[in-house]
This record gives sequence, structure tokens and C-alpha cells, in this order.
Amino acid sequence: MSSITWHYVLKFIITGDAAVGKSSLLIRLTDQRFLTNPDPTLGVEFGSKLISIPDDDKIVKLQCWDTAGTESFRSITRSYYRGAAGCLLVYDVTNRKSFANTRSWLADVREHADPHLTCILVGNKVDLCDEAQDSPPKPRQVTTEEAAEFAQQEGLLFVEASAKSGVNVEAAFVEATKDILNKIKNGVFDDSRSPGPPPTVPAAHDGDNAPFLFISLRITILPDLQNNGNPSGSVLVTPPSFHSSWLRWL
Ligand SMILES: Nc1nc2c(ncn2[C@@H]2O[C@H](COP(=O)(O)OP(=O)(O)OP(=O)(O)O)[C@@H](O)[C@H]2O)c(=O)[nH]1
Ligand SMILES: [Mg+2]
Repeated sequence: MSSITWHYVLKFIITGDAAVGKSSLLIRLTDQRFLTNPDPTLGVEFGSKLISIPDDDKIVKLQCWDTAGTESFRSITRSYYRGAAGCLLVYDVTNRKSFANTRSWLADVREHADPHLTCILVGNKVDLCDEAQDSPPKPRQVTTEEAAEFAQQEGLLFVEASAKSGVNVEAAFVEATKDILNKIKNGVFDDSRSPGPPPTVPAAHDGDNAPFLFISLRITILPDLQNNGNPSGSVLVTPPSFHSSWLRWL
């Protein structure tokens, strides 16, 4: 039996064009690894991590649903948006089209997710533009200023990151989480849907006993598993059984 392991569980979605690095950002967050040739995501993948927000004295469990950027999966991935408290809207700084397409991904998020969801625009692959790397730098196609202006106009947080080097990856999730915690404090999110810090929480997994240890669970959710996976729960959910059931299922 463990003591309190987290104060909130927040559902995050990661969305954006194919090959912008959504899965790589999640792997970097949960496993501190980078794969040069990850498989394209088929449907949705899931990863989880505990993070600490010292300013609020809170431990937060992030449940991240990494969606496929391929158009043919779009209607499936949309069904995972509901109930998300946070969203990483990802583009590739060396691919202008992926930045232009963030408008359409954002429209999807706004149509299908909670209107109070916190969205952070993430310009990924900044390492490719770095002069100091071994191979010749790739030209940047989206300036920091342009993306920051777009983010401001749309009310998004903004960061540039690299799943390869790890720069700003955890920071992106932390910034979004802080914003969500502020919304909870200010009553923007309906906190009644979250029991808050439970007095005792049955151990979902040994890794949950220690803050900062992460659980990485990478699975592909096929369409016929959507309902069993219950991807569209409330904005703030705290049932440890959700996670342990997945572990048992595996
Ligand atoms: N240099 C560099 N390459 C990256 C970075 N992030 C991802 N990549 C590469 O970009 C390619 C696509 O990465 P994925 O993480 O599979 O992209 P995705 O957005 O999940 O793609 P889908 O699942 O098809 O939607 C892979 O070859 C990665 O190694 C990064 O920060 N820097
Ligand atoms: Mg992927």
C-alpha cells in the first residue's frame, strides 16, 4: 500500500502533422531516449509520467495520448480529444507546411476538446538548424517571432524544442501543467470532477510509489479498443485503477 502518489491526473493529447516528432517528444519525456527511425503512429499511443510542480507543491500524473498525424487516422484520433486538459500542438520548424497546418489541427481541438483546455504550440526539431551539429544545418522555415505571434493571437503557450537533444521537452509539459493548475485554482476547470489528493491510493504500479519515477506504456490503441480504453474521460481524473488495469491488460 502506498501513500499519496499524485494530486492530479491530467489528460494530455499530442497532435500535429505526420513526422513532426510527436511520438519522439513523448518518448523523450517518458524514457529520456531518442529514436532515429520510430514507426509512424497507427491510431493512438499512450505514455504516462509523474512530474513535480514545486511552485504549487503538487505532483501531477500526465497521461499523454499521442495521436497519428496521418490524415487517414484523423477521425479516430479526434475521438481522443474529449476530456483532455492539455494539448501539445506540434510542428517542425524546418517544415513550413506543418506550421501552416497547425491552424487546422487547432480547429479540430477547439471543436472536439474542452474549451478551457490549455494548448501549447511546440516548434520541434530546432537541433536541425544548429550550426554546431555534425551534418550541415537545415534551413529554418518558421521563425521564432512568427510562431510566437501566432501563439499570442490564438491564446496558446509557445516553446521551441528538440526531441533529439531534449531541450524544452519536459519544460513544454511543465508550462502547460502550471497553466492548468492555475485554471483549477481559479475555478475555470470543474474541480468537482476530481477528488483531489486521495488520502490513500492503492498502488497502481511499483513505479508510482516514488515521485519522479516514470511509467512508460507504449501501446497502439486500435479502433475497436477505443471504448475499452475510455479515452474521453473527464478533464481531471484520478482513478489509479485506470492505469493499473492497462498494466494488467498488458
Ligand atoms: N533531428 C530531429 N529529428 C526528429 C526530432 N523529433 C523527431 N525527429 C525525427 O522525425 C521523424 C518522425 O518522428 P515521429 O516522432 O515518428 O513523428 P510523429 O509526429 O510521431 O509522426 P506520426 O506518428 O506519423 O504522426 C523520425 O525520423 C524522428 O527521428 C527532433 O527533435 N530532431
Ligand atoms: Mg507518432
